[in-house]
Formats: sequence, C-alpha cells, structure tokens
Amino acid sequence: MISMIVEGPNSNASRIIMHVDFDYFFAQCEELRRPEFRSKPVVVCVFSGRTDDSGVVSTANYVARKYGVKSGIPIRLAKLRLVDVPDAVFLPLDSAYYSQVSESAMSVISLYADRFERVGIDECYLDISERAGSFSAAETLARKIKNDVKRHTQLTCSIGVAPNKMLGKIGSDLHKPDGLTVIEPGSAADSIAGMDVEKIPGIGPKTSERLEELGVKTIGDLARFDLFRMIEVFGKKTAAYMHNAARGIDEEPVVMSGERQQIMRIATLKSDAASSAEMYPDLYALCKSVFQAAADKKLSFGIVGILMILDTLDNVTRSKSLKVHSINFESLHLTARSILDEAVKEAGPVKVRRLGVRLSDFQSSDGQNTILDFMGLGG
Ligand code: DCP
Ligand code: CA
Ligand code: CA
Repeated sequence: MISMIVEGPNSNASRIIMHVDFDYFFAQCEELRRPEFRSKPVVVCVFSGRTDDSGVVSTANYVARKYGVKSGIPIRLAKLRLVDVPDAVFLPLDSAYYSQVSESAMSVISLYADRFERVGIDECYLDISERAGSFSAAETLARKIKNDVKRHTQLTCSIGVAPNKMLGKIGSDLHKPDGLTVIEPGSAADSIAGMDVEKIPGIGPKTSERLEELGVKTIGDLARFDLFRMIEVFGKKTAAYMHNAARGIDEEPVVMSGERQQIMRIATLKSDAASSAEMYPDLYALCKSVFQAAADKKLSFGIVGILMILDTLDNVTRSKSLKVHSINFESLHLTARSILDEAVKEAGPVKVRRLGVRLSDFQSSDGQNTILDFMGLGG
C-alpha cells in the first residue's frame, strides 16, 4: 500500500512553478476606473435584490478589511462594521468588466511562461522551469512580471515561486498584497511545517476539523502523522495527497489552457541573435510549425505575432492583423518576417535568446476565404 507514495523529497527539484494571484481582485478593478476610491473602504456586493441590504460581500479592498469586512459575510454585517466610516463605498458586481481586466493581465503574464494555466478569473500557474533555469532567475522573472502587469493594467498581484503548484499557491498567499515569496526545494518542507493545515489547497474547514480531532493542527503534525491511520480515516486518495502535500510534494503538471485562443511556438536560438537575418531560419521553422498546428485544426488566423525573449529575460512582442483571415503559409511567413524586421529595428541593439511565433484571432477555415487562399490571393 505504501507504494503509492513514491516521491522522494527531491523529486520536484527540476521544476520551477509560479502562482500569480491578483490582489483584492474585484475591488481593485473598481479602483482602477475610480482612482478616488483607493483611500476608501470599497466593498463589492452580490445583492440578492430581496431588500436593499440583502446579499453577501464578494470581496473588499484592504482598507475595508481593516474593519473586518471580507468575502462571504452578509452585506448587512459589512455595513454595520463600516457604520462609522462615512466614505465607505458599496458597489454591485460587474463581472463583464472584471473579465476584461483579467483578460488583459493574463495575456501579459502568459508570455513569460513555458506553459501557462489560467485558473479562474484572478489566478494562474506558470511553468517557468526552462525559461528561468534557476530559482534566483525565477525571482527576477517574478519581479518583471509584477512590473509588466502593473505597467499594462495598473493591477498589483502576489506571486509564489516554488518547485510545484501547491507550494506556489501557498507562497502567493503569504505576503499579500503586492507580495513575492520564493520557496526553494531544499527548504520547502521546513518552511511550511509551522503553518496551519488549512494552508494546504483543498483542505477546508471540515477536513481541518477532523484532523484537529486526531491531534493534527500544523502541516508539520500532518507530515508526521501515521499514513495508515490517515488512509483509514480519509481514504487512499485524500490521505496520499495530504501526506505528500505536508512534505512539500506535489506532482500536478501545469496544463496549458486557451489553446484555441492562440497557437504559439517558441524556440531557443543556437546562439544569441543581434539581427533579424540571423533569426530567419528559426523563424521559418516556427512559422511552419504554427501553420501546421492551425491547419490541423482547420483554423484560419487573423493575427500574426512574434515574441523575442532577450538575454535579459525581457519580452519584446509585436503583432499584425491581416486584412483577410488567412490559411496561406506564404502570407504568414512574409508577415512574420516583416514584423521581426521592424521589431529588431525598433528595439535597438538587442541580444535575442529565444524566438516565438504566435497566431490568434481564429476562424474555422471552412469559411469563405478558402477559395481566395487557394488561388493565392488570401491574407
Ligand atoms: N470571490 C467571491 N466570493 C468569494 C471569494 C471570492 O465573489 N467568497 C471573488 C471576488 C474576488 C475574486 O473572486 O475578488 C478572487 O478571489 P480571491 O479569493 O483571490 O480574493 P481577492 O482577490 O478578493 O483577495 P486577495 O487579495 O486575498 O487575493
Ligand atoms: Ca486574489
Ligand atoms: Ca484567487
């Protein structure tokens, strides 16, 4: 039975995972469009409509949290707690707007990942093992991402860098808001041992209550707790997950999401390139590869983009909309080439380490442009 726990403490050493979570997300979105709210308690509410005050709090900014206002409490209670604060703001949910803000922030973040997985509206995982190569480079990358997100959307986020998703999620929550926490593989188990078991994603109030009855309060207690006893109480699957998690072990992969929204291929150049001509052979191969992927899915594309990752780990991106949706390789290749030429010219002296080609704005290619493309007139 013990055979299901096969992982040693160093089995995660080869991965570098990042978890990004936007701070007080819905309330921060409201602050973006009304900067005068920043200094006031902001409470985003899900009004049920029965009476003026019925419903629950969706989230609140950190000013409001100081008064004990948080997700899930009744609006009536929130109003009570803020009764002496005359400038408190209560707002209804605007999900469409929050999705837009999320979309633009996610598209900035996703460019930094080898693999990118969006989880819900305000968080995502990045596998940056190859991109970063080391935990110190990963920390630098995390700072770049925070800056880039701020520059593009003005949002603050909190990031956890760790050898797996579970520790990344614990890390992003540790120093909120605007936090950055790095949990290195060697110190993972020690750094979580003193925390409450509920810090482990998936362990809610119910499970933690049962664990407490068994004398388990901290993650360290859980790591030491007898596995066979735990299997008796929680079943094999949950017990194995908790037993591993408590030791800082989690093998869940980062699963790419949104493959339909974009097709992207990235290649590491044999040596850093300073001119676009040096990159032409790689560019050609990348174009072939994304073209094939789109063709396999019978998708025509409206936007061609390139991504250059520099020796500084900075990203340079450029894209161009085609006049007509295309399924034509030549038009893709020529467009990508002209974007690359322009991008290198504009960027000034650069050293390009990795190059990417991206297609987006897809339509099913069974549509009306097929004939034009077939005749070589499309896109
Ligand atoms: N949300 C909600 N009801 C809840 C929890 C969350 O409507 N019970 C919504 C509002 C949040 C968003 O989901 O803004 C993201 O949830 P988080 O748990 O990440 O919380 P916040 O982003 O609000 O705050 P934090 O800064 O703690 O991440
Ligand atoms: Ca959040
Ligand atoms: Ca979240």
